[in-house]
Amino acid sequence: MDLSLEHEQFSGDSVVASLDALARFGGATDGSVTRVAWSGELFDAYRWTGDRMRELGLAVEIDPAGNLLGRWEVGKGKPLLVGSHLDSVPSGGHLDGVLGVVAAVHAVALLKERGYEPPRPVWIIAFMDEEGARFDTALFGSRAFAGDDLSGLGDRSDAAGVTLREAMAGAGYDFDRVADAARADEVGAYLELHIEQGPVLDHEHLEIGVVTSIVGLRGFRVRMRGQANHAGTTPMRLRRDAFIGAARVALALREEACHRETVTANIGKVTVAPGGANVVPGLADFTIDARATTSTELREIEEFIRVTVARVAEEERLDVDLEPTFALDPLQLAPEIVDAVERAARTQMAAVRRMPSGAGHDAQVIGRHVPAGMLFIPSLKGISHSPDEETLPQHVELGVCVLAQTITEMLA
Ligand code: HGY
Ligand code: MN
Ligand code: MN
Repeated sequence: MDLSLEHEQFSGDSVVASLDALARFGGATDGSVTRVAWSGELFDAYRWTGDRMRELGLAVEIDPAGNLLGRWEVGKGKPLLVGSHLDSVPSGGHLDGVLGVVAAVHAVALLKERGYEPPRPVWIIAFMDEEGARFDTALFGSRAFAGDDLSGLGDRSDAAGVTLREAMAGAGYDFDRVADAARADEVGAYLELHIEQGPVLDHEHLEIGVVTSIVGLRGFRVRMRGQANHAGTTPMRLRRDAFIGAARVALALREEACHRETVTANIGKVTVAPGGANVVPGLADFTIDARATTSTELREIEEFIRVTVARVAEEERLDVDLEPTFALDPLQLAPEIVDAVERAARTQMAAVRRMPSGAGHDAQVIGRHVPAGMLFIPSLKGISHSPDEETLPQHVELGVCVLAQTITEMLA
């Protein structure tokens, strides 16, 4: 089906209205959205999205890992899965993840309005806890859907001391049933639209990014223990200041990553205890996020982290625990879907380029099991994970048209 005139006929107003409606769930007056995993705000967003799916005649369910699924059961064979996530980082924007789910709903609505009959089923999915912001459990829903063993994660706790198992029980889910969500074998392919979250498309005045690969990630939690002591009476050279350990690790990571073109690394969360202005910190509890586009560089930065954390701890006379929390290798997206997305973008007369993704996505989990593809629309000034995250309405509109066109290309 050629939707090539669609871009002129299709108005993105309803898509923007859907994005605005969802931004209310967990939205604050500064424009930020906080909708972390298993929260009431996230399930409010699920209810709203589930209602839109039902209006389209989809069969709606939430699986045992908390993934929201809307099934358009037509045709024969393995479904094309299209989606993203509805959870956010703390004080995040209103597009990261949400756009991919909303665009899938509106693309299906557009295809239905135009009388398109897919030869295979099309399923829409909102994966649970893509961000991992609350429990350091990034890509939880897609990993469960893919059948990864997540049984070791139940006792991870959030900042309030609530474990994942307890949070799931509070929302009516059973952590011991997460493995029942595994069903990647049932689907034929996966497609995800996302905002770029970086500056390339905006800077180059392009409209669509055809994603060719997704960065690899390593996550760690580090606990450094020294000696809490008096800030005035403890001589500088005798201190065992745990925060100094964290700070030295942060600076070493920055320096190492700056020397390598395709590596990033930073500390994202830090808790210092006991937390008095006049107390030398006895404990620093922090996270490390490190990424690289090649497996070799990822292994090297991982080794650098292990060596550096141990060296700094020894030099500062700190006890240390380094706990890996997350590991996902880089992924090349399926060449036939990369081609399909590019063809669809050109059919829609979009200014387009191929590009890698520096952000992690559910596609890199599902893409290890079935062919997966992604497309980006621009992020204004490249800002994301921030209330300032924004995209022009005409790019949202074009994104939905290219997504719908890609669905028809992939099912042709
Ligand atoms: O962290 C990431 O790259 C993604 O936004 N979850
Ligand atoms: Mn994100
Ligand atoms: Mn995202």
